[in-house]
Amino acid sequence: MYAQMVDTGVKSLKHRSEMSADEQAFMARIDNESKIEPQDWMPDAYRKTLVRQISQHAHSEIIGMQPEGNWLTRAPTIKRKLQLAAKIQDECGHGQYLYSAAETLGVGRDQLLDQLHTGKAKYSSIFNYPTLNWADMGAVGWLVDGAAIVNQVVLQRTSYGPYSRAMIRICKEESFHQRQGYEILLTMMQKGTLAQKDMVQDAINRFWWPSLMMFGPNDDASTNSAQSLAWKIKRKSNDELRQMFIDQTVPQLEVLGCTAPDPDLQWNPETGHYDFGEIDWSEFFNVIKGNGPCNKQRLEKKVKAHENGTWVRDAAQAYATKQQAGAATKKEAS
Ligand code: BYC
Repeated sequence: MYAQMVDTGVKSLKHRSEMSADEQAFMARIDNESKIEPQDWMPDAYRKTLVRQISQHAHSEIIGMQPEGNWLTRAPTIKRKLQLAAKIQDECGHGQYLYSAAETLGVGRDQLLDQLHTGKAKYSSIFNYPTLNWADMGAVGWLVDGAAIVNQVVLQRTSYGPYSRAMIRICKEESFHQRQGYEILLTMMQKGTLAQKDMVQDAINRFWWPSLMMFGPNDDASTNSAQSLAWKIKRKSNDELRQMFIDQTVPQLEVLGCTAPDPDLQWNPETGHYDFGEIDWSEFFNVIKGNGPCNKQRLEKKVKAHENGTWVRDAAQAYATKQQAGAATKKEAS
């Protein structure tokens, strides 16, 4: 019935009767579940919202390599090291698909990276927490990738074609990541020493609440949701997805023999869902403002890596220029 909002100049959902003919035709396609493709007409605010969300998503995948990269040289066995290296490479690949999807909307990768490096663009709050012990690699895979899957499975049905298609492969890979994380924790709980079991519980205690925050603020505080749901960019609300994640994760927590750091977490037979305690939203907003435990370190490392890669970009550019010149000479000669 309605569309338009986002901090893109449009402050409230527009009624169909207020829409231009182009907007009405666009909404009819959304209603019919037909995908919007790069060459199609789309409202400016729809394009802007997608660039914001897809680029934030890409930045999260790229920054998200750091907390795990921290453990590559300290993985306990060669197999664990190989699995972790493969997972981190997958995350890098996800970042690349997502930047490519954002580029189809007419924005350059340099521009997006500049927004990240200057602190203008956000990335997921979760990656501003430190990874302190080996069990954190299990907790990141199980809880962080687990939360990401819940969010991303529904994004496979997002209305923008290139974003939706990128999600299909990403979800398959995230599913492997979630299982490798859970398997790390299960091994530590079933075969580990008391100290290793304590590490698992400690990792869960630290990652539980930040993982729940990954879904964003409660629906009543989610500034973008109403519009993004109307445009079918988002298919479920932040609170719906958070609840789905909790409902599927608590039984897995019980199999591990661990607990969540939430005294209010309990099964509610009337609703058929788990009830859970209040999230500390002041912590969440503090982290997304740039004041989390690792924000500064994450960004500095990213900027330094980008600067160190200048020669690679220069070499690729010089090669491309040479190829183009060669192709032009051949064309002239023929
Ligand atoms: N962190 O109106 P709302 C991964 C911001 S990485 C930071 O509800 P929206 C992985 C939000 O941007 C997975 N900021 O926003 C990689 C907005 O601010 P702006 C990453 C957050 O967009 C390596 C404001 O709060 N996944 O899988 O409708 C290793 C109000 O929020 C967060 C994605 O990015 C947050 N957690 O909904 C392991 C999924 N939450 O932009 C794993 C794609 C909210 O207006 N993104 N904000 O200034 C989405 O689905 C949506 O963007 C969100 C937020 C559900 C995250």
